[in-house]
Amino acid sequence: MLLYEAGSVLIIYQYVPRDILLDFGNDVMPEPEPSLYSVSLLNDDKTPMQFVVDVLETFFNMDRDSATQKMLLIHHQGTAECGHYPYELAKKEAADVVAFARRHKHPLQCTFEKALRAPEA
Ligand code: TYC
Repeated sequence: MLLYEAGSVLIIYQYVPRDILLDFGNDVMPEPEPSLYSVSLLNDDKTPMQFVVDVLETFFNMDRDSATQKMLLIHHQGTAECGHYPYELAKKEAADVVAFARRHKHPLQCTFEKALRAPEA
């Protein structure tokens, strides 16, 4: 420990090992959760319903019933969130879905944006 007298102010320097400092820091201020991004599909007039169900099963790990319900929700309301991911994964997921749709000559659109709220369980 080093002590300096600077005018009326006493300055104290104390060496604290880095691992202790980090432990202390983690207790006081936990690492923030990484931001989540929601990935959504958009409705259109041309992409076949079954193709969208296949996409939801393949890319968003939904079972057949959930995928069918989600596809119908998108069909009726125009769009719906299909999954939540950290930024890089959300970007890749959306790009992969669009590439897959184009390869099959469908106009399906997939977007991602910063999630406003926590995903539903
Ligand atoms: N509206 C399409 C149809 O009637 C089906 C569809 C659903 C397309 C969801 C895109 O994200 C979508 N064939």
